[in-house]
Amino acid sequence: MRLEAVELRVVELPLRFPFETSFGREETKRAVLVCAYADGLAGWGEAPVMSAPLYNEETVETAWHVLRDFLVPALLGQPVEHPRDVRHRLRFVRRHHMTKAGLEAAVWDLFAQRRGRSLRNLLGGVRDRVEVGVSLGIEPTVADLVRRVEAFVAQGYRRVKVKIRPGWDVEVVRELRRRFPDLPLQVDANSAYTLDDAAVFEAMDEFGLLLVEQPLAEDDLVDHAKLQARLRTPVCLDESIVHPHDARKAAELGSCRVVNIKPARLGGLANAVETHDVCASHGMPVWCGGMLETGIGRLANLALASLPNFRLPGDLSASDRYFHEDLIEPPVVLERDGTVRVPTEAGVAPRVRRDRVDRVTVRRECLRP
Ligand code: OSB
Ligand code: MG
Repeated sequence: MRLEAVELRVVELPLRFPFETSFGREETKRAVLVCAYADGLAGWGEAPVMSAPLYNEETVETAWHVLRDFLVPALLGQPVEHPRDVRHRLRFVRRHHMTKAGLEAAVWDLFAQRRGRSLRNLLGGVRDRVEVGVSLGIEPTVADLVRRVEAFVAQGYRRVKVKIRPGWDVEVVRELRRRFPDLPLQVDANSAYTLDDAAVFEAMDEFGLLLVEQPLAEDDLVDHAKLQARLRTPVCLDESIVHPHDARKAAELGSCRVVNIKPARLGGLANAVETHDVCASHGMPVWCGGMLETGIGRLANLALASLPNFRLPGDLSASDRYFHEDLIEPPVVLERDGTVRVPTEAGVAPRVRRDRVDRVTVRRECLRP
């Protein structure tokens, strides 16, 4: 197929409640959406970049610039045989993984529609439903966090992840454990610590956490290996794994025992599948993380999470955990058993509500060959 036009949009949706991590606080969800046109079809993708370069180096502005001036021109008007080829065609631009993932996802969506096949089917998924959890930010007080956890557990979420940072860690987790002794619980530090803080993680070892996510610097597989050697709790890497070969290195070094797979962080679904396979070959379980995606990115993540080595619940909550109104219909909903259904439609587009996308669009540009 040949991409005839690509439309870029910046969207802004209010979050139902602010999301605070060790690197910052978000009250509004911004993202860049990519809509690619070919053969009378429209394919949608989301680049879940943030407003500020705090999680990685990308922002809404860099994604716009790199898509408009480099990535989209490299594909427009050219034949694209398979969405798996897109990553090779975009490799001339270094990094900008979340940006590339948005464009690649739009091509996957076109391809799924043309073939009349679901993304699950195209990616090699094997499940109808996936177990999901909820990721909760830092709250003003521990009592506020406890109330949030109670509310999500009551809704049926099976595991809870809480953000930690220096000063909001051991005592917070101790209190959560006291209140919820059997709850599958994990923490995410978003790189807020160094190896000098190992005692913090040793103290948390007694709480039976499922894992501790990205405790140390993103570029430090060596210190993560030293930390993992001192803990019973599995270390899970997020920010550190930006390419399938990072997963191999982390496995060989013993830097982690679990990997969080986010297609966006890895530059798209093809790299995400490859990372899944690398981890499987090392006997290392993975789970699907998130970047507060709208339904457009979330449906693709759900398809990915149906692959066999996704063995822990994902950060793939229902639409109403994030937004009053999602961009897709029907929205993502939580089933009574704490799972979410894997989409069976041919691609994402059949569920996209263009009228809602239009309402939240704050910037738009259509690119042609
Ligand atoms: O580190 O996993 C993270 C959101 C934005 C940036 C980084 C992270 C997160 C989350 C949210 O934890 C996961 C979700 O989409 O629910
Ligand atoms: Mg994380």
